[in-house]
Formats: sequence, C-alpha cells, structure tokens
Amino acid sequence: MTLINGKAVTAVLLIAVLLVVLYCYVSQSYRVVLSFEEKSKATVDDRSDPEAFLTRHELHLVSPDHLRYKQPSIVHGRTDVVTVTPWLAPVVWEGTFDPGLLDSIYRPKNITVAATVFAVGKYIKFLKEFLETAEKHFFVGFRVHVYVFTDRPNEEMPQVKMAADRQLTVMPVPSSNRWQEISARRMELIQMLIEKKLRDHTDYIFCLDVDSKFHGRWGTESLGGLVAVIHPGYYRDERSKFPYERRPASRAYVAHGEGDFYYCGGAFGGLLEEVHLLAKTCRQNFEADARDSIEAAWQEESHLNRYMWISKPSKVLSPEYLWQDFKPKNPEIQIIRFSGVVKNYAEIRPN
Ligand code: UD2
Repeated sequence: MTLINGKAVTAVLLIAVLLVVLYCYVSQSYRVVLSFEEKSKATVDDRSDPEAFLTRHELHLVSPDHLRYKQPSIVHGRTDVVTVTPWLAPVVWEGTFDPGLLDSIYRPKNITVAATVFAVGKYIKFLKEFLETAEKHFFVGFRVHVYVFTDRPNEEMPQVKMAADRQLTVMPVPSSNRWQEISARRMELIQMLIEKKLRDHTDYIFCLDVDSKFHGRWGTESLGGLVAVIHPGYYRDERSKFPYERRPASRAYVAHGEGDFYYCGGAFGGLLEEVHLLAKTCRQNFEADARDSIEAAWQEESHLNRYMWISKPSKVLSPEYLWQDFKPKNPEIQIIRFSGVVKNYAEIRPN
C-alpha cells in the first residue's frame, strides 16, 4: 500500500515538474513573439510615413520614365579590379556606374549632403583650395552644407564663392597642442554636430581631411548606408602589412589574420544615423583607451578600421576617392577624384 502511495506521489511530482517546464517554455515563447511584434510595430510607428521614408533613401531607386542611357551589361565591364566585396557591397571604381542615371535618381529625392572638415591651427592654409575644388566637383547640383571646425579667427577664413544651393557654417573649436588630439577629437565633434544640428534636415554626411583637394567628380555614386574609402597606401598589400592597432589592450585591436581592407580616416560617410553610430562608438572606445593610458597607432583611423571590420560598410569607395598627390597613378586608377596634398609635417603640426 505504502509502495503504491509512494509511486503515486512520485508520478504527481513528475507531472507537476513537467507542467511547470511546459508553462515556462510556452510563456517564454509567447514573450519572444510579443517582443517581436512589439518591435515590428515600433518600426512601423517610427516610420509613420513609409512611402516618404523609402522615397528619401537609397532603398528605393526610382529612375525617371523614358530616361535614355547606355545599356548596362553583366558580361562586359571592368576586369582589372574587384567591384564587389565578399559581403556583396559595391566597390565604386570609374566605369562601374552611370553618373547621369544616378543623378536623375537622386535629384527628385531632394537630399541634403553635409560635409565636415577640420582646419585647426596651421591647417587653415589648406581650406581655400579644399572649398574651391569642392565647388567644382563635390555633389555639384545638389544641396550641400559644409561645416568647418576651426580655432582660427574670422579674418583667416578664406572667402570662397559658393553656388546658391550650397552653404558653409563655421564651428569654433579650441586650439590644441597635440596634432593627435585634433584628429582624434573629430569623432566627438562629428557626433555632437549630428545630435545638435543635423538631425531632421540632413540625409547624408561625409567627413573629410582638409589637407586634400578634389580633382574629379565625387557625387551620388558615393551615397550609401555606411561608406568607407580604401586607403591608397595599402590596397595592394597583404593584410598582415596593414597598420591596424595590434595591441590587444586597445579597443581598436585587430589581430593578425583578421580585417578586410585598410580604410582611410581622411574620408568616410553615409546616412546620418550610420555615421552617428560610428562616431559615437569610435569616440567611446577612444576615450576608454585614454582612461587606460593607451592611444591607438593611428588614433581615430585605427578605431574606424576596427569599427568597419565589424560593421561592414554597405558601399566601399576605391582609392580614386582619396589618393595622395605625391603618388604616381597606378594603372587601375583611371581617375583621381580626391587626393591629399603634399605637405611638410614639420611646418604645420603643433608638435
Ligand atoms: C591620416 C589620416 C587622417 C587621420 C590621421 C591619424 C588619411 C588620408 N589621413 O593622416 O584622417 O586619421 O592619419 O590621426 O587617411 N588637423 C588639423 N590641424 C592639425 C592637425 C590635423 O586641423 O594641426 C585635421 C585636418 O583636418 C587634417 C586631419 O586633422 O586633415 C588629419 O590630420 P593629418 O592630415 O595631419 O593626418 P595624416 O596625414 O597623418
């Protein structure tokens, strides 16, 4: 009798445990479904006008009716370079896009493109040529707003005539005694600029080095979610030679055998919110490193390279988009669009 009772109690206990496990499983799945639905709902709510959202961004590329342009081909084209990354982002080279077609697609979207440039200390001398050549080549015919961060007084600002749909705003910044600090603080200032001034009226942003000038078109072909430029100095090299930060103690660390390309700190961009996330993350990592008394090998360029390895760029610009004036063109470089000017570091850097 006692034995039967004991068996019954064990069976009841077993059923109870099974019921509890089943309840937990069902309620957990229910919670997952709920949170998924909530998430989808939030996404729709955030984009209360989905048609307007799609129309503005590159997700929805609508060309004008009856537009005539050269027939595209999938069997003829550039064979001397790779035009797509392993994660299927386009790599933009001359001959891979139709500028007229792209401009016709983006013009009705009425986009605004911001550009940031830092001209601190003696680097102010590069600003005039940067701005003058941007007028000739950078998003010509589109609404462009250039933000110049400088510590120089108004009298030192070059006077450059800008087209009607283009404007310039000067953002005062403190001077600095270390060039590393100037280039590194850019991420923080870009993050703040986006948060305080650009949201609501800017679609895309490009962050560019001032000691450079435009030689050719840089336009709508460069638009994308997250856009990186391949560094002209390393694009033919094995990745073991890339000057990534190699100390594991740094948040910019990229181990040997890892990484895709070596990207430039002197030019990057994309949709406003993508660049905001990049700037915020690189700034946080840079500051956390500083608290541990470590400065990455190439300051914010190292952090940017770590970021782009994990958050893959959705469009990659070939080294046409940041060459170096002192370097002869390699055969695959059919056009130089933007290029660093030759400079004497000893003359222009604070120390
Ligand atoms: C590389 C990067 C640069 C940055 C740096 C690492 C390219 C082409 N350049 O160039 O973007 O990542 O390595 O720190 O990828 N600046 C001033 N005043 C100064 C010093 C710098 O305004 O006294 C600004 C200016 O906008 C300049 C930028 O910081 O263009 C980068 O400085 P750089 O050009 O001297 O850095 P560089 O040539 O080592």
